[in-house]
Amino acid sequence: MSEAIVYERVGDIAVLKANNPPVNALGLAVRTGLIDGIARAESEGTKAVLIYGEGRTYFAGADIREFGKPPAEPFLPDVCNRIEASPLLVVSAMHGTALGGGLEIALSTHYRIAVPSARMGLPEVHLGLIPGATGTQRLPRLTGVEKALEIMTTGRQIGAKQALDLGVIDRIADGEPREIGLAYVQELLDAGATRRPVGEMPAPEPIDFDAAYDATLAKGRGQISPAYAVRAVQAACELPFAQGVARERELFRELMGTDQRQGMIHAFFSERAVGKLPELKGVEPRSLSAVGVIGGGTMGSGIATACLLSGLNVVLLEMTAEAADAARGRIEGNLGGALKRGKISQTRFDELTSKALSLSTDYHSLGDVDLVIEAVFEDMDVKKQVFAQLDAVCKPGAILASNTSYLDINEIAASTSRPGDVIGLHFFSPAHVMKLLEVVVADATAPDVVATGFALGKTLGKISVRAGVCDGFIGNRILKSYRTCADHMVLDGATPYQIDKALTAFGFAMGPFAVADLAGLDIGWATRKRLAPTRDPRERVPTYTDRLCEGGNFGQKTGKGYYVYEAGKRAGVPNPEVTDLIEAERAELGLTPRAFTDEEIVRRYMAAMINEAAKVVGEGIARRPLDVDMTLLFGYGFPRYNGGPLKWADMQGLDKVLADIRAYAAEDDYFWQPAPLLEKLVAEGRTFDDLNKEAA
Ligand code: T1G
Repeated sequence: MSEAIVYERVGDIAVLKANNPPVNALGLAVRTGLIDGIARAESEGTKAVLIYGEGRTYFAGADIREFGKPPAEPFLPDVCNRIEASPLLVVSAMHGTALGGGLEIALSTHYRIAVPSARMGLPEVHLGLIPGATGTQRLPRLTGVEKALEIMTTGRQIGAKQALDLGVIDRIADGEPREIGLAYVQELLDAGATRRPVGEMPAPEPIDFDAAYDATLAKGRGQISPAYAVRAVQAACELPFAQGVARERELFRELMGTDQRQGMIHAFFSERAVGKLPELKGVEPRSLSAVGVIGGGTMGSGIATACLLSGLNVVLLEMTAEAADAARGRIEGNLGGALKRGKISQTRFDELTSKALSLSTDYHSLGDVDLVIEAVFEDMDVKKQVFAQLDAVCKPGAILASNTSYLDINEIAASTSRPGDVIGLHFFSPAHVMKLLEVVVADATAPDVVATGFALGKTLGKISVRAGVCDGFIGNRILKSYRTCADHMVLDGATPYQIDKALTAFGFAMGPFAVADLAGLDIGWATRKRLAPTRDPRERVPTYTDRLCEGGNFGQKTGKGYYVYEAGKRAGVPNPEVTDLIEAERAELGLTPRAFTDEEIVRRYMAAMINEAAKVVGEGIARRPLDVDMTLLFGYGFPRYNGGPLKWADMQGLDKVLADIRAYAAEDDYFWQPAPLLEKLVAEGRTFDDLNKEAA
């Protein structure tokens, strides 16, 4: 008997306890142990079997690390069908998160009990898959098609109460899974309960599956697995159970072979690996309970909100009482959103706004905070003044962080008496919503200060990425490159609208021009003016957007930018003035516009992104390629099912990407200078993933 499943007898009941930390994933040893355990219980003449998980959870799903390798028998659907076919009464006692194959195992048992805190679901779509162990056939037999599809196509977890209401489980009881499980089995035996194979329940009522398929495909914005789930559930309605299971397997295997499955599993493991840095092994973070925030504008208020929601006390400093009041208003507005969405109660809202948050105009109120995050105007002199004050009033060991999005943290650190305590914590707006946090490590930053930056990120529920110091760190530096590539394509013949459409079809939530309108065109305008004095004359920088800004058109906030926004409408319509400005600039430059296909637009855009990303990794600004992938996924709307730009590059073939870059360099060898790291990997026949593995 494999130790992954421990077999025990309690009277007439056989107990199969999963013991495969950390999440009782259904690896080969667990699957074998379940099959052996059921057979042994039958051979020993027991009356019932109880299955539960040791540790923090019932089975949390198939072992994702096995994906992409040759599957080993017993396959999970066969394990499920073997459990259901047992002549014994088989019962699950669930706790923690019974997900994917874990819930599928539970659905193959005859009765299900759970502790109140148990959660469950079929999140396979988040891995580019669908349930592949009979879940698409059993769940709709219990909940009906609509509810089953909602659970499968969103991949969202449901709580025990909702599961009980839906008929997914039969009972909720307080206590340890083993205890409540044994009591429930005994109760069922005493009541003469019979086996209740879900697979033998009537097929669920069908819906208009073609309409559901089309709607789900459209909602997936290029991701295909949710729509596949619709077809699998359709099989549950139209085919006998065994054939439905076979159809599910076909669809599952098709998805297993897709780039989207590779991309999403890369994202799953990378978002967990990105916070694990060898340099931080054994480094204790400093204690963190009270945070100071300097500046109560959009960013400062968002950062304060994120800290408050994560249980930290916040002292927010503004220049004047009026500004402090305005900041309080922004924070209460942010928290009001959380209240409205049911994320916090009214009592919690009151606690946060009256006790946890305090506002001040006096630097001395920061004397006891553990960490201060400055979010003032993006000007080096202003920042240095703020840091000088912080240096004077903050206690020894307090960490001084800047939220700057591009200024040199080394220079800021050097202006203080404690450079080792200075770090960059670059949040993304809105700071209490966006998950990305760039932890920008300056030359003098102490290791335990870096560790504290990551600890804060974890407390705030962020995905923290370590970044080195350069203009734009990781994300904005790469953004500047692919954004410039888009501008070049406009000058050469494409329109902003065609580019946005091509990139939303690729999977971005919004194209670069719509994003610019959302962020505000004045930000890019200020950056271009800041960089103009030192710009290389070979750089191609369009001026049509400057003309647009000179007319006071900054995008959504002024109602007009690349698009015109009617009052109250988020989506804009193309701004005809922009087309005139572009044509005028092309004429001025003597450029004859040419046609671009959507495919070329995507290839060029991605080539620019990958090339700059390879430079960022090659220079050590990002520790690993996966760090860049997580930055683009969590801060820049890169489509998760492509895994991230460097995972996508690996899947395209780095030689093809490099060939594109070299071809484009023939037109513009200044912008298209191949990244040395990319050339090296291609020459050595290696991939970005190889670098990730070497760094693990
Ligand atoms: N397989 C392998 N490793 C897993 C795993 C899994 N299913 N789930 C988690 N881990 C590892 C994770 O990489 C990390 O490792 C450690 O466990 C703790 O995870 C046939 C095909 C369960 C809610 O999608 O959602 O079943 O970094 O840091 O925050 O139909 O993990 O410590 O080395 O996330 O407490 C379906 C995925 C699979 C669940 C716990 N199941 N996991 O969260 O801890 S596909 C899932 C999660 C499937 C069948 C289909 C979460 C969690 P390390 P963690 P956590």
